[in-house]
Amino acid sequence: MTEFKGALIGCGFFAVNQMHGWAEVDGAWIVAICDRDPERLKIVGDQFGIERRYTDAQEMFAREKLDFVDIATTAPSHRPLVELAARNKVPVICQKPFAPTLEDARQMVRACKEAGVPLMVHENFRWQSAIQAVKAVLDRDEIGTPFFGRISFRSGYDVFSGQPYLATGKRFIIEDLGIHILDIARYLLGDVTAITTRTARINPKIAGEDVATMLLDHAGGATSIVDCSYASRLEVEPFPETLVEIDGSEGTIRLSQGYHLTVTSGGKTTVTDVSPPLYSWASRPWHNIQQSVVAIQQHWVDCLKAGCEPATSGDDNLKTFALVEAAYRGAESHKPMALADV
Ligand code: NAD
Ligand code: 89V
Repeated sequence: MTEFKGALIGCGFFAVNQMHGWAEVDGAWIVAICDRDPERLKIVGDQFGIERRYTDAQEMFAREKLDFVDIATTAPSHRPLVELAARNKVPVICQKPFAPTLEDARQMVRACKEAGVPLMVHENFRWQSAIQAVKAVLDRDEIGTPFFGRISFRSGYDVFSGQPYLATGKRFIIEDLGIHILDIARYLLGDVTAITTRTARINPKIAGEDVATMLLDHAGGATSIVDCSYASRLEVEPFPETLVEIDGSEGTIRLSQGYHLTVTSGGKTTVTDVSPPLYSWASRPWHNIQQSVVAIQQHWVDCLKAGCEPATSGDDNLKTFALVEAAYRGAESHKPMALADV
């Protein structure tokens, strides 16, 4: 069986999930890791038994023979690292948010195309078991043509303790979390032609917005609401569940808290438990995200093997990224934004 040899760059908070994910998937293994912080390099290298360790990505590319590289650093380093991978002709996965700006993102996609290397953005939320279950209902045409959707992520979870940098940027919830929820909206209801956005900052201790409400016009005719909040104190904390409501011409889908999927179609209602599996290394409530990491990384390996384009390719992610940019511009101007103008 083919075994692709990969390297991981960025051994921080989230990379640990990606390393567990690589141990879980068939057909790939991590032979080297890189972090400019020697302490993180040691922690992750020791935890996963990786001997080949680098503090400099350029040196790693020079010394290792790699079939792919997985970039798990934060956005400011993504462009130089993706372009470095492209120059070395190594297929590349890059974490979200793909880049600091839409222009950077476009240049990164171009660099990979010109070098002829596959590129996937690690946009994992659509790979969650519950979201895949909703998509399967739509694909089986159980509710007819969707005309309304609500994709919702409302929480009071303290994300800042694990990811302190999230409290410091001028942009927060749309760029970091909304990007996933907008991607799910595109995945379920198709591409978007226009977006209207309102934002608010409720937590005075952070720099960016922590509430966003977005109204989307989908090219296929559906309208959806994408709403995100890290300022919602609920009786039972739902982090990190995305809730979904879709109404179609022949029925409805409701994905509610606790991973309950309710489908009403043809006069019948079925309720299914679509909870993610709990891997031995996973921990609640993150197991939902952790399962999606395994799924997207397996998808990458399957695509490398088959020579096909990953679902969240660079080109695909540019459309989600453009939605983020349009949302911020629309929130600032208080005007609806056509995606064609972004
Ligand atoms: P982090 O700051 O904890 O880790 C980043 C690591 O990258 C650090 O150890 C840093 O030293 C290293 N690094 C930075 N630039 C480097 C370079 N040029 N060369 C080598 N090493 C470098 O960040 P994190 O919280 O792990 O987030 C990483 C990325 O993962 C972010 O883009 C974040 O948005 C994303 N993320 C995704 C999810 C998800 O579910 N998809 C969840 C959390 C974080
Ligand atoms: O997915 C992310 O990037 C994370 C979290 C789910 C906590 O928002 O920042």
